[in-house]
Amino acid sequence: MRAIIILLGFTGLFFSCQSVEPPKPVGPLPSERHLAWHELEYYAFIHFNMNTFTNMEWGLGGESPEQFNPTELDTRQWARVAKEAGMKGIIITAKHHDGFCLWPTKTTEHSVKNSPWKNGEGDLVKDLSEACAEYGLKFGIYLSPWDRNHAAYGKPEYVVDFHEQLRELLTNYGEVFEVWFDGANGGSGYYGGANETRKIDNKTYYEWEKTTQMVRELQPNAVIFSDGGPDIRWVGTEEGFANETNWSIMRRNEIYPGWPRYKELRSGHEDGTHWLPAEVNTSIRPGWYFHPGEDHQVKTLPRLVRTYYESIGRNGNFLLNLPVDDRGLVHETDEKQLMALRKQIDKDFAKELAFGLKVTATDIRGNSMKFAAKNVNDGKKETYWATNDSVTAASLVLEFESPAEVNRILLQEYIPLGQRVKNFIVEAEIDGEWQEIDGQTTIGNKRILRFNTVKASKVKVNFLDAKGPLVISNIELYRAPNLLIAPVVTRDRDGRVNLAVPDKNVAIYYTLDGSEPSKTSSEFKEPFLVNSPTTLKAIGYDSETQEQSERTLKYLDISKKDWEVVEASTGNIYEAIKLMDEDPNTFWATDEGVKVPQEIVIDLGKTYDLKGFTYVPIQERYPFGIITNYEFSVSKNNRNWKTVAKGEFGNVVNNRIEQTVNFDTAKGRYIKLKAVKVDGEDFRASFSEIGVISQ
Ligand code: FUL
Repeated sequence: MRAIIILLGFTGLFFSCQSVEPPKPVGPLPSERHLAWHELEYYAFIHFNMNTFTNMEWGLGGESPEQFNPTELDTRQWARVAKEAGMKGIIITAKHHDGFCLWPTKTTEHSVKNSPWKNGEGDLVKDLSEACAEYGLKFGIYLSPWDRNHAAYGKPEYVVDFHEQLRELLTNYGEVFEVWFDGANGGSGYYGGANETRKIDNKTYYEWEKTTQMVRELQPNAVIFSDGGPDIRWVGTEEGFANETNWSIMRRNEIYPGWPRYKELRSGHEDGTHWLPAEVNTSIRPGWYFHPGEDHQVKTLPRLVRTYYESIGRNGNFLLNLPVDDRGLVHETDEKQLMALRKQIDKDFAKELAFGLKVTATDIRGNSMKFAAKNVNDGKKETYWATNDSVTAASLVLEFESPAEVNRILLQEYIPLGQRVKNFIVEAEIDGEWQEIDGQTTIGNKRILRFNTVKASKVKVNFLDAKGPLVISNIELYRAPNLLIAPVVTRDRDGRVNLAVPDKNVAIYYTLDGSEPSKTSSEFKEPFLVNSPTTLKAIGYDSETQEQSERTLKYLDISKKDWEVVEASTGNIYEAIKLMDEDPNTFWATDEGVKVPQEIVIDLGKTYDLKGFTYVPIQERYPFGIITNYEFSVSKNNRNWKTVAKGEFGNVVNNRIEQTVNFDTAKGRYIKLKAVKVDGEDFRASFSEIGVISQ
């Protein structure tokens, strides 16, 4: 009898599963190709083309194919690096705005076939597509519609060639997962020698419908990227973030390449008409292309980690650009940073804590097992918790067996039924009391929130508003370790030293006597003064893991508080404080259009034994006035001068790091730096920072 009752019970359950309908879709939905694309999350952009050899970002189009000449080009190295970094694919600039094609296209002579690389026999697109296949990576292409080389640009003939180029790329190189159309168009160009400005209508000129149709026909699984789709959208910034509110839907018909309201792309449209999710593209360096002068400006680990959380963690995909260098390799520094990011993300998500926890919800659709709360932490993407049709606000509680530390929550909606959540709060039960941890708006495919570590017995997600019944497929919890990096030292003009690490749970210990710092050294609590020559060493220390960061070493000389610029050959002397404000991001420059070598004189306030000087060149994106050849003199009275050093700052234009020059000790109160030669055409000299070495 008992067996029969149990059997009946099960049958009842079975029937209820069958009879409760899933929620109806809400709003525009993703296609199959969208869903596959969402899974990719993180992949590489590679900007490598003519600009790599001309040190440009936007080539004019009149370059010679002869200039394209990598010496160590190795697309397998690119693929290996991308794979080891945890990326899922590579998108290559097959043709950028200057029109040079990385494959031997039949449409133009402006391609690798007329370059010295592999004696014109090479096909970079082929090499890379094969390397991607070998490393199990997806392969994508960037094809610039704007072509500053093509003589017929602006006329219908060019569009025929543009479509033909696309056809070649989509036909000859295997499966393509993404086609990237750039909306940029600055008008001017070489255009077969015409050297003029040409205007086109971005909405109509390229025949987008025909273009889309060709992609659908030749590569049905590929998504098409542009400012406004049709499949995926630009995120409206190249800084590397999506807004916290980020809908995967937009009123697509309003958008076109070069759309002036591009800032809306950062959030999407709550009342969107099409599924148009955001791809967050940014470069690991300031430029998209390789410039040796940016070797010291590769993004820091904290910056990369932030970008990860503000793209993938905000319902976007992360397209990180690697400017392959003029050897044809991903630069060592870039590779190192990519691996550091991978290691940190692996650590952050090393152990999932929500899986299998007891979970309850205030509402369950039709009280059906099929839509039960436990579907959010069963590790299966295709199961989800859903509420009844009228219920757009409900909460869900995950209960730990014993209190556990958490500082990340990952949430996912079941997007095949549309993006719904508009407003939610995360709470933690700490020592029997509920505390709000964060309040946010959208979720979408994936949302990750970072918060200070709490020891919680329960975690509640309180959904306050949605566009329909809730459909949540996944919730994960993590306890990420602290971000442990070497402290960053800054010092102001008065000599006040600050030490900083990105994670406030990491302590900083330092020494000022040259000894190695450890957790028994002085702990940094607040800025302190250093006025005389000192070697500062510092570490970050994580007491939870008892690990310490790499060590920072910084030599600090006399402070600049009494310094005064007393003479400048030209330029606004009242602004000259910028060359001795200890801020490398500010600069001072002499006047434009002057012909004689420029110089400045600084009064140090008192007499010192001087042994050297330092010069930090201007750090601007488009620098000017970098001193390449100098003369440095010292004086006790600003009348009788002794030249103590003369020479060249080697490679300063390409690598704009601090330059240090030592000389035989000379006593002096006044110093003079003469710009004997500066880079470029005019004699204007620029200075980000000047310093002295007195010990
Ligand atoms: C922009 C282009 O103009 C840049 O050169 C770069 O290719 C970037 C990814 O897109 O619109």
